[in-house]
Amino acid sequence: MIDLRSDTVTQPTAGMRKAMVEAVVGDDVFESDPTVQKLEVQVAELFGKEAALFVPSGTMGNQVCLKTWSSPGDEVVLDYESHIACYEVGTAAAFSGLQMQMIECPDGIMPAERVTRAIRMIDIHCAKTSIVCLENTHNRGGGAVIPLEKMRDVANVAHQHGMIVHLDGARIWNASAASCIPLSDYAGLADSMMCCLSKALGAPIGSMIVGTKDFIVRARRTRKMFGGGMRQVGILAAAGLYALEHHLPRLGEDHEKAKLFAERVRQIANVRILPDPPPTNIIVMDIADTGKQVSDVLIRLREAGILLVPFGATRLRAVAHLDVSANDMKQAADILAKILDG
Ligand code: TLP
Repeated sequence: MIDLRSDTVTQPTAGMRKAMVEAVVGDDVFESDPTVQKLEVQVAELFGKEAALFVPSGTMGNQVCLKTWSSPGDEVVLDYESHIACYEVGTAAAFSGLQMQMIECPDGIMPAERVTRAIRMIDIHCAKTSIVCLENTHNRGGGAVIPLEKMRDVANVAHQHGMIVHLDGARIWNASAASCIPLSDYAGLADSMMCCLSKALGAPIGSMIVGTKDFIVRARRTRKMFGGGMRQVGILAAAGLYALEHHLPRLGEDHEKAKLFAERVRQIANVRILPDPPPTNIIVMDIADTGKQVSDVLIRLREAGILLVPFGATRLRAVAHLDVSANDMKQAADILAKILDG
C-alpha cells in the first residue's frame, strides 16, 4: 500500500524506536520525567517562548489552550475551514462553553478587517469576543503557508482589542521550511501555539503547546482536567526529541515529493490542484469537472494499493511524508491519472 491519507501514518524509524527504549523516564504528572522536561525546554527555546507543555494530541493542545484562555460564554473568531472548526468534534462548545464565530478566510488567509468587524461591542447583550485562532500551514487550504505579515495584521487587531491570539501550528514546521521564516517569528505573533510532533516530523504520538510560564502552569492544570496528565511518558518525548533532531531538517524533501505528485496529476484534464503548485506536503485536488465521484475514485485507488482521503464533496487529499519515496508518489499519481482519465 502507498498510504497518502495523512502525514500521521508514519511508522517510528529504527533510530527513533531505539531512542524510545533507552529513554530515562519518571512520573510526568509529578513533573519528574527528565526526558519530557528536556523536550519541553528544547521546544520552548525553538519557538522563543518561556515554556512548553507536552500533550497527547493536536486536538487536545488546541482545546487546552482555548479552555485555559477563556470563560464559558466567551466567543472565538476563527476560519470556518480551520481544523478547530471542522475536525475537533465541537469540543470548544462541549468542554469550554465557547461560542464560535466562523468567518470566511479566502485561501486560508484571515482578513484583519474582517476580524475587526467580528469583535462585538462591550454590552450586556453580547458574548465577549476574546480569542482569535489562526492556522499555519492551512490544512483545508491545501497546505498553504499563511504569510507572516497577514498573521501580524490579525494579531495587531486582536491585541489592540485585548484579545488572545492562538495559533494552530500543527504543521508550523512545514510553513517555516517552505518560507525560510524562523519558527520563532511565527510563534512570536501568538500568545499560545500548538504544534504536532506526530505529523510532518514522524513521531508516533504527541503535540506541544508553547506560551509564557504563567500560561503553561495554567495549561498544565487544564491538561489534567481533560485527562491528558501522563505518567512515564518520556518514552514518547524521546521520539519527539529524535524527530526534532533527525526529521525537522528534511521537510523540504516532502515538499518536493508533493510537487512531483502534482506535476503528474496536473496533466489530467479537469483536475484542479488547490493551490497549484502545492506549497508544502499537502495536495488537495478538486475532481468535480471529471464527472467522477470521490467515493468511487477512493475505492478504485484502494484496489490499486493507494490510500487517499476525501476532502469535501468533490475533493481528495494526498499528503507526502517520511515513509513514501519520490517513486511512490509518481506511481500513485500515475494510477490516479488512469482512474480519472478512464
Ligand atoms: N489533522 C488530521 C485530521 O484530523 C484532518 C490530518 O490528517 O491532517 N490542527 C491541524 C491543522 C491538523 O491538521 C490536525 C490533524 C490537528 C490540529 C489535530 O491533531 P491530532 O490529530 O493530533 O488531534
